[in-house]
Amino acid sequence: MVNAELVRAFERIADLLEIDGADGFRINSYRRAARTLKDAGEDAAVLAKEGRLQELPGIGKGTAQRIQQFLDSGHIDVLDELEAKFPPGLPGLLDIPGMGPKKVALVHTQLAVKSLDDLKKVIASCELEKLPGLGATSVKKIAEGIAFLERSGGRTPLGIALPIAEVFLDRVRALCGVKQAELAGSLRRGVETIGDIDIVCDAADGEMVIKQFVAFEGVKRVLAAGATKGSVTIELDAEKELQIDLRVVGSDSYGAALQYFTGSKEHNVRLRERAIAKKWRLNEYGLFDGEKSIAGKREADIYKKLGLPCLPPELREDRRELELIEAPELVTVEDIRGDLHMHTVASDGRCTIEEMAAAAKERGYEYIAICDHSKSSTIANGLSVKRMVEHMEKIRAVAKKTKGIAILVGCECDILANGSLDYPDEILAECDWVVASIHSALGSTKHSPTERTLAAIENPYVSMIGHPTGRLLNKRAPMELDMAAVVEAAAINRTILEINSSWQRLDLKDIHVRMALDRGVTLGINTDAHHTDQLSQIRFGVLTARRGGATKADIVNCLSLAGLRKRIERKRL
Ligand code: DGT
Ligand code: CA
Ligand code: CA
Ligand code: ZN
Repeated sequence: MVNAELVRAFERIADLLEIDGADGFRINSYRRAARTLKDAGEDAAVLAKEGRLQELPGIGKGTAQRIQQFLDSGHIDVLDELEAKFPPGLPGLLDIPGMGPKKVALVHTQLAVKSLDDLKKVIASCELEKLPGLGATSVKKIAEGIAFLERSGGRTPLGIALPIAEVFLDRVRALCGVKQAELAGSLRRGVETIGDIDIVCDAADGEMVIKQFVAFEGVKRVLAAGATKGSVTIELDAEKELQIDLRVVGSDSYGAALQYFTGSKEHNVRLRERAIAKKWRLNEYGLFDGEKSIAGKREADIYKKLGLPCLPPELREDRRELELIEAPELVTVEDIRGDLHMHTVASDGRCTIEEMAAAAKERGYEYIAICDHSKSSTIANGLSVKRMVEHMEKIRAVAKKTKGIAILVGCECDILANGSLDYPDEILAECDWVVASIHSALGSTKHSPTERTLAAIENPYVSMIGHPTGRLLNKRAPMELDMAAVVEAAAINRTILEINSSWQRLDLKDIHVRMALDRGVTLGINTDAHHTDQLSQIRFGVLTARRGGATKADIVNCLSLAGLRKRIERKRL
């Protein structure tokens, strides 16, 4: 898809315009177009061909023309002109905390700074602090910003951040004088990676709460400690630090602050527009009619006054959630009745069938499917047909003597480079449940990942496609998969698509979930656990499903065992 390149181009234009001092409206129109393209499930090239670009929100005539120019020539005039105006290393300076576009423009024009290295030099030589409007304090802040950027490098996966955040949230809640506290920001929205952890709390004496917060065990550096906001970092590993922000407000503003700091920024902009349309004001202290607060104590009241259902945080992304008339009842961890993708010692798992079953039963599950690797996954000790036949017998035997939970015979069958499956149909037909996944030749061009996936989807014995795009967060890019085609074929063939809950994967991701649901595809939320400890990762998959708008009716493993069996049979018929 050409979308990713267009997103980069538009974001670049916006950054450069900002440094150039262009007006905010123009800058925002590019940012909005970039966001739209990022979220769009369809290829901009296809939309352009069909003359449908302007159907996307935020894509007007001018933007559509620029997209067309890019498609035709690989260039955008506006971008070329801006690029010629500034050195390539300059826009990156905007990522430094404490460096806004005005300051970037200033160091460029006054000190000929062209890159991060140049900036470090003028800090070291004290030239920077002599510039009008800067001074020692703001230079110190910029230097700290650079240091932080170099230490933190990138966003932290949800699966790392959430458990840490919960420890700090519990500690905040336990502080004397704290009436209530909640996670906010991207973490509360369940975003797959987060910039920093945000916590909002309700207490009368902010200064006292912040004082204790910055002294918590594990705090590495204190960035700010005032009466309403404390900001600290903790050490993630030798090179990386993670920031935690705590905001303290009074009870009357707690709901408003929670709403404001949960974001997203884009969602908040839309909400504020609604308030303004009613001649009200909305900020982190409340919703105001003149000087009078009309909501603020509870988050739900803000939404209610604005004529909206109380939208779950996972949906607050300005992805048309403000058009909802009712808040959807999104799927919860409690709705999950079993886990349909896990490994054992037979392939590359670390626990036995009995151990996995006992742990799943402990979680209150009604069923699991044991899905070990197939023969071509040699690195993962995949099972030959002979070993698989023995393994199936073993699973049935364990299932028979295990009370209180059903154990299905499954496998995770490789989709080979030519699109065929690693086991013959006779073996697959013997399984209760078949996951088919691509594990090798991810970038192969002879048979595209899309072709291979479509072939697997069409096999009557394939119940579900595992981790469909193959991405690893912050590590491996997704395969080039034509998601629209995959979703269409899954719908027609009644093949389930997985939301792999492993925090390194989260695959399908939120916007793909939305695409699948829009086409009526059933999804499965599973952990792909290789150890009993990993069954709890289901929560990350559930958050991802919620971000895509999934209810329990959309999820195959929210069905009863009988319902699940029927669902599998319906495809095989
Ligand atoms: P992150 O930390 O990059 O993963 O993303 P967020 O969404 O947690 O962003 P963060 O930590 O900068 O701020 C938390 C929330 O506070 C954000 O979602 C919305 C709100 N917020 C922060 N700064 C602004 C702002 O300048 N304008 C508006 N409207 N909201 C803001
Ligand atoms: Ca944040
Ligand atoms: Ca923050
Ligand atoms: Zn697996």
